Amino acid sequence: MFNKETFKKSVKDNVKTLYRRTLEEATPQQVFQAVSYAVKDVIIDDWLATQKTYEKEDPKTVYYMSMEFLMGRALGNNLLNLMAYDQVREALEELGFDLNAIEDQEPDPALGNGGLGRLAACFLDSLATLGYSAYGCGIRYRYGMFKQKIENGYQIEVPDQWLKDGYPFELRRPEYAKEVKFGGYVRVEMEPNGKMKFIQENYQSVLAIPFDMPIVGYNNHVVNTLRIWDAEAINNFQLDKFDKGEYHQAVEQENLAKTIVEVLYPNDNHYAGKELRLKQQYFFISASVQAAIEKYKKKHSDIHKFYEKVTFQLNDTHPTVAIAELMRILMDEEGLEWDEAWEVTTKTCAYTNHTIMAEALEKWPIELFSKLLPRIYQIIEEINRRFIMEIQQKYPGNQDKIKKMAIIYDGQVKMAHLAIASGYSVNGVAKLHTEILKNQELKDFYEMMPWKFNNKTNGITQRRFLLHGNQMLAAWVTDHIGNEWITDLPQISRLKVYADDEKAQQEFMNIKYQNKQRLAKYIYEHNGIEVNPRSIFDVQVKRLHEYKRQLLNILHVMYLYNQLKEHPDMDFYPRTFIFGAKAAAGYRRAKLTIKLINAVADVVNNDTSIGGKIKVVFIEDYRVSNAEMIFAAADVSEQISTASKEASGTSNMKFMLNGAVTLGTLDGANVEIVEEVGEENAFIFGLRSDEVIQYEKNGGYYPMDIFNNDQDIRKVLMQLINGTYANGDMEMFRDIYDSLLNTKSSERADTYFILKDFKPYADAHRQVEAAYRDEKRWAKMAILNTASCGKFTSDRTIQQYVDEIWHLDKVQIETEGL
Ligand code: GL4
Repeated sequence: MFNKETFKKSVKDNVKTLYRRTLEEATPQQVFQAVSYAVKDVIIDDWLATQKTYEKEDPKTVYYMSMEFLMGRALGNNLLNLMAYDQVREALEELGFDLNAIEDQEPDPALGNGGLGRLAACFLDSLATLGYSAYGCGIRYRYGMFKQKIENGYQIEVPDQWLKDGYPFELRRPEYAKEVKFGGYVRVEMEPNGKMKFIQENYQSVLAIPFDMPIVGYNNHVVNTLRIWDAEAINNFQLDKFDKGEYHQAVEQENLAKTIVEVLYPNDNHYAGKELRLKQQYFFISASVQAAIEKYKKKHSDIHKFYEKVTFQLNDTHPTVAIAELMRILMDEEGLEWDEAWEVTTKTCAYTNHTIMAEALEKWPIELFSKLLPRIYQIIEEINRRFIMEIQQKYPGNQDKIKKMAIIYDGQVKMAHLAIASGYSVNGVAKLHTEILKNQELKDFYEMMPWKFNNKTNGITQRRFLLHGNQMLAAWVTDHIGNEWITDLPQISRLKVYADDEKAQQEFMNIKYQNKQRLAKYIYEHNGIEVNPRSIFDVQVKRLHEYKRQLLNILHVMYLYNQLKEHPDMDFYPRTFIFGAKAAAGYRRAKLTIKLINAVADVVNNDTSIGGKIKVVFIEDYRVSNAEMIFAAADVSEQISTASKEASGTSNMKFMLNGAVTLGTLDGANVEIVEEVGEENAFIFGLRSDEVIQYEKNGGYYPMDIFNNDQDIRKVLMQLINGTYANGDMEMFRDIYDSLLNTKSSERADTYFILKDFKPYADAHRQVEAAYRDEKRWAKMAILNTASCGKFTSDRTIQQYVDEIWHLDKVQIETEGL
């Protein structure tokens, strides 16, 4: 149980033992560390109790395998979930500290790129809160997602040294270290009983050391574990290796250990095909699968029933080697026959697809794959051989089916095909996305094994994105409907009765205003730009990607600016366009788009003739911690991806929860958001997914027609190549211009239908403006958005995974006697 006085003493003691300082002498970072260790102390009791309960009750456990966990800061969230936030704030006040300032000392653990990694983090929060036994399994990257600096309008990547001061919430567990082997060759031996034995030889190996982070459930004493693996060399320079002339190998193993967990690949929705990436994948998967089997065997003697107690959820194809690794261990180490191992594996592994973007699909060259993972490759070959036989049986003589569905084809190992052929469940992440998978991208697989396919619409945790991120609104909601929404978000619909209530409207919009002031202050401090909190805060924050169409947004700003310049007296409601986005380090066009946004910002923000009616802000280093503040302050949520491209989106849900109104295409989960909130409470525009897909089948469309016939669009595009936003440099943005109209390269012109959707988008913006001018209408829409987001809690998503895929047992933690 939490006790304020004990806590204060613990903080003081920690500063002393950690830094040999008194609290008065400690730096803010040291205070943060001391406070966090004190909080960890409180967590540890529940952590122990949870593990004890699991041992006793032996519930089925999900291992959520993911290359990414975008956790965000832990301190504040842990305190809220422990129900100790207010007491700790008071305790710290009594010691002379401000909890918010201490929270700001925590580095954002950013072991993920964007939506996919943040989804994994929300899922862990929900699993603990719902009381399910779960491990997150991932990699302890020494450098997470890079920090973004903007210099002269350009993105600069700075290494994210999140571990430099030590991370107080992690626990090193060397006693659970595992060896992971790479390369070499497979020797086959015949055993006396006639069985073949496969032995990997002449390999290099590393030691995987787990670091555990507590995942605190909300007010239920459950503490699950995020286990991320670090790598160490297995034999630090042994002298005898020198003597035997194996110096080289010893150094190589040392290097392998160093490089393998060095850095997160900063690509979202993009496959780069790097060998080191495959090493990372096998590294954490082999360690995690070994650990899962070891844990199972402690309590159970029959490995044939592994799947009754364990399930692996593969977060996209990145962890798909788990399938072959499980087969390998079951056969080569546990002595199972192929068919027995296959039965266990196919009942254990399930796969989530997170994208249909062709460029994101993982296809490893056989060469690379078989050299790095010789035994794993053999096993995949055999899975492929048997799978092709199955296809032939079902579709005799149909070569086309084999070509489209084989796991190994054209010199490549196709990870999605492996995951589908070997998993017991394949799910998409929003209704529309799952339908597209079934009817287009994975049609052949769906026809062959329809029972595997299912939808699990994504969700987000209201505990981080409302309770923590928007404490004023959270308190207001609780005042009106009680606090059940914290663990039962659909309850929030009880706010609907306040949608027309003038007092409630005023309070709601007043909270929004205060959150806008908070963001305005942040923007002023970080960007030096003054923004008007009375203006419409129109926000697009997400990874920078062409399909997400930040370009459409900024081109529209250019258009609005032109309008305002041409008609200085036009009726114009002040607007602040806020962007936040990291571009993959090697994604040139995305980086140029950032430059364009900043270039437009420079011109527009400094043009006194428009009287500050348009402001453009690019928030540097968009990440979980500033996201929480940004969502709270948004009026308009820009969700404008080319229809069919965004599998789900999750920022759309975070905005909605915070009372922002969606301006978007019918893509991903936007479709379901509109279903929940009603068309009249969102602004929907543009091509539908089936129209986009139809155009794509026909080879695209002719943006030049639009360019030639629409003077407004023409003017905006010309400004890309006449130096308007580049101090006269006509070349700076030519690549963007070319991408829209292109005539030059083999690339289709305007792949993402920006010009096609431009005018409908501008119309939608006009409707937004009109709606915002009507204060009551807007307040009603905003309240209804918050009130209608019940479906989008990750608690609902996780409960569906549990009911329809994993079948876990719910657990209650006994804290008696602790
Ligand atoms: C993503 C999708 O792009 C995004 O729409 C989705 O919300 C997210 C979680 O399911 O997964 N897929 C990849 S790859 N990165 C993502 O963020």
